Amino acid sequence: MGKLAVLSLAVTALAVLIGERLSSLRHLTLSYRELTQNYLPNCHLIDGIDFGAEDITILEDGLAFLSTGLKYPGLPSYSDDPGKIYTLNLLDSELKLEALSIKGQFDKDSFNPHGISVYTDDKDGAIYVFVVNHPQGKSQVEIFRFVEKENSLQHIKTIKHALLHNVNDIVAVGAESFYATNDHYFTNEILKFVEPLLSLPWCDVVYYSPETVQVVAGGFLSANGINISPSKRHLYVSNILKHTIVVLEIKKITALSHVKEVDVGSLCDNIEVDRESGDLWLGCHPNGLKCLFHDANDPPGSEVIRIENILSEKPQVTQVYADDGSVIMASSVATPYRGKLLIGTVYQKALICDLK
Ligand SMILES: [Ca+2]
Ligand SMILES: [Ca+2]
Repeated sequence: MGKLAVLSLAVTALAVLIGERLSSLRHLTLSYRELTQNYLPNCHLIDGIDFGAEDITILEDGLAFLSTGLKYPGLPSYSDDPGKIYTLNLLDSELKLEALSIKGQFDKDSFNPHGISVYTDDKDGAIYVFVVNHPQGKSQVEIFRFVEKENSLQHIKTIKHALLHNVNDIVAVGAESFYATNDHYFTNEILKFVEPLLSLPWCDVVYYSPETVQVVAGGFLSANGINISPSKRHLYVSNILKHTIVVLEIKKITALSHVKEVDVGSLCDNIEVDRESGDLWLGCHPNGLKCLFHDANDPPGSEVIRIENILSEKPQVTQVYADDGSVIMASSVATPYRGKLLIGTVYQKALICDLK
């Protein structure tokens, strides 16, 4: 074959490959999706949240914890101030946001909180707040003890480990143990950018305790939100770029088996679980491309999805709320409490609505 023929063959092959990858990216990000509004009654923006509340979780007594001010490579962020954890008492009609002060040896200036999880110790009622932190773009997990009378967080320890390299979310299962998701395989910024373009299913879930650290599940395109069932027998993980929620059974603390994968048709971020019904509540990105390239004239929308009876033969997947970005952009978490729904976002506002 002549040089010209080889060259034209190579160019054609490259063009086909690029075309195939672009079409795959279109599907991964659901970049063609447009939303129809599906509103809830009595929605109000939460005063004081302007730069994201990426993850939120609510205690049984109605106290919500909000992780705010995330700066995540590749995603917009609109404040240079360090991130903060806030509380919001949902039983208080005023809905007053309160910043938690942080006590102990901890660098507050580089605090960059991401996924959170709260663990209550049955023995003494102590409440531990686990926070994924990205100081200087790194990944580590902070464990704090919540001191209610001071509305403060006492820093207990920082956990760093080679397996905890791109942590997105965590679910605490003990005072010092948790499962964590990695949303990328590579740590190099260029390779991290290329990774989703190649659709490599190399992301994983890691179990951590002071005695054991190991990968317990793999095969994720990007593992994002994680949470546990009320019975503590199943883990739920959002395989965000595959638009599914993966159900894993906890056979032993480090032995998980794959049960099923439920299609949600959206890029679902964090997962909250209703402790009574066991329903999953998902804050989702209906169009991943719009979420990445935030354009005020064509804003990313928000979508909240509920999954009922996920462990049954026929889980019901329902869209509970949808907005084209005119009210709230880039929803990443939705958590119900006594007839209300609190919705947080990656880099913008937070909203509270009545469910009926
Ligand atoms: Ca979480
Ligand atoms: Ca997340």
